[in-house]
Amino acid sequence: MSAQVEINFDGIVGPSHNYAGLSLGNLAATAHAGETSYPRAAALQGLDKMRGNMALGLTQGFLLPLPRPNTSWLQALGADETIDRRLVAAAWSASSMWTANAATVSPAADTADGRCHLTPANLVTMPHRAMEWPDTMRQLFVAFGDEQHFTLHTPVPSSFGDEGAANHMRFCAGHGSAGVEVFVYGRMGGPFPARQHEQASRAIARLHGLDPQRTVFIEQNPDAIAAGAFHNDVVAVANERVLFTHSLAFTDQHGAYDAIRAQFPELEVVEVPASAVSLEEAIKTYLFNAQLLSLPTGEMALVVPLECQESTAVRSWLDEMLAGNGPIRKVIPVDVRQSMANGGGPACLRLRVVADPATVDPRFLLDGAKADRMAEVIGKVWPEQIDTADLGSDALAADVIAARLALLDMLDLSVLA
Ligand code: SUG
Repeated sequence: MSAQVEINFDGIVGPSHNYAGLSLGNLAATAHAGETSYPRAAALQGLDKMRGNMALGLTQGFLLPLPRPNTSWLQALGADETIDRRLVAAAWSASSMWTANAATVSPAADTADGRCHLTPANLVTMPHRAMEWPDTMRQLFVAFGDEQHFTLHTPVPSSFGDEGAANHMRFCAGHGSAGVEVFVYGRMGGPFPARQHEQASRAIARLHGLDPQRTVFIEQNPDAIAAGAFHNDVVAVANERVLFTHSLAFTDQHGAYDAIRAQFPELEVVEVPASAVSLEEAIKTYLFNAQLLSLPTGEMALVVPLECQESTAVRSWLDEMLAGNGPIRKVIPVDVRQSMANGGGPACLRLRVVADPATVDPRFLLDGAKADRMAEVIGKVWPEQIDTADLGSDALAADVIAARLALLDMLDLSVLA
């Protein structure tokens, strides 16, 4: 019998991490455009988050930064470092750190052929992200290359935007049992792009061989997108039987609960009303971009960004929740400020895969000793800081490339160089 567990694959923050303000509709990213970034501190913050989750007794994996700067992308556009600052910044973006956008994952228990299916996200809406998938796919092939247990698809055609697991939720009695998969899509027409297209979600559900009786499609509230929820995981998160959501996450909030309940009657909704925490405050603090985790004790914990502690409204709502008798029994604040300033909270930084860890390439699994070795390499070779004016510099490019290669080498993953 295989032991199907949830494994969180966190993205290691890449050595070119910077604030270029590339994502329209992502309010944190545009607000911090042009600021100095701290890639070394950023990667160590991410590593600390992973260590914290391992200390809770959870299985942890990671995905590597992609090769940057992407000079072949610039060349294909006939551009070089002197042309257009936004193109240069795009080629340098470390955005693959947000692995919730790497792929959509359907665990083996949900699929017709009993394999875990993964579809890399095409990320077509944002140019700096649309270039991620070929390298992401290469990496997923190595990590999940065991064809007896995993099926890796190509991204859905670029006609329909897909942003991966950030717009996907799964309800189940336990991670290893059959689940109900929920796809959340947006509709165009607001001030900001709706990045997840309904047709992309429907295609993935079909290609993964999901049972239509156990699949739900829900529209994201356009007001949430307009308020800065560029992915559904900025306003809602699910784990096992629990949906933790803002009251304005979906176009038809109660219709959404009913649709999920029709297929998953055990659903337990923990709703935060707008009267307690406004959409704006939820998006500023990333209360819902939390990791909702099942602990080995059977309790659920919510790993939230430190920013939640700094908001009176959010803090008092969380205190009240803990004082009550709800399913979420613990709140764990973590410092991922470097990622947060680009609009990525604890949940953006991880891709959830339900699988037997023995079927995953062990080079992508983390333990304490490996985390120490990674911290040592990152502490030595990751750039300490990057000003956006530095992007395009040959010297920095050489440092960024060498830093990534040093980490790959240490992890015995130079095959991905
Ligand atoms: O796609 N930020 C990312 C943040 C992704 C967060 N992921 C989830 N919600 N799952 C994005 O907007 C900013 C890069 C810059 O502006 O330099 C950026 O790409």
